[in-house]
Amino acid sequence: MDLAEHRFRTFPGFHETLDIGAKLVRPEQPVIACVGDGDLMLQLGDLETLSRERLGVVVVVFNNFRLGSQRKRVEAYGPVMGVDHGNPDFAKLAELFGCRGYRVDEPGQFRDALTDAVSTREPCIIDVIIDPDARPPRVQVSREAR
Ligand SMILES: Cc1ncc(C[n+]2csc(CCOP(=O)(O)OP(=O)(O)O)c2C)c(N)n1
Ligand SMILES: [Mg+2]
Repeated sequence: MDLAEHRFRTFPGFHETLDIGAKLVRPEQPVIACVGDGDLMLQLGDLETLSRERLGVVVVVFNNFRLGSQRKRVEAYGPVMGVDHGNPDFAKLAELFGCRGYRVDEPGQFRDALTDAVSTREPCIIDVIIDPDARPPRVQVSREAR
């Protein structure tokens, strides 16, 4: 699959709406949502929709236990507050909602988790624990893919 042609970017609190729509329109295509932990926390209720409708969306959570991008701004202007937070175990939380849950602590575990999650065609959350200080690589997105 050519991700460059099929991906779209959005902002916190909106991805589930788009994922659900994408899966409803193209039920045979894998839908993989890559989100931050803060983003997921804004829309946990949508996991109930994924579960109830049995929509096989795979949600990959890049979990750094912080609002990382906002923290960078806060660090530049003064005392750091309100940007670090505890999270529940998202894999267990997924199961409480009736979804499948995976936890990835090591990079080597990710491929198997993603392969398994996509193959189940069930709603899945993959909780990927990442280095809190890691910065995402800069990605060029063409105007057509935006
Ligand atoms: C509805 C909404 N609330 C707040 C923001 C401001 N905002 C932009 S990025 C961000 C942090 C997102 O944190 P996370 O999803 O954990 O991603 P990280 O930066 O840690 O990778 C916030 C709060 C926003 N853009 N939209
Ligand atoms: Mg985060």
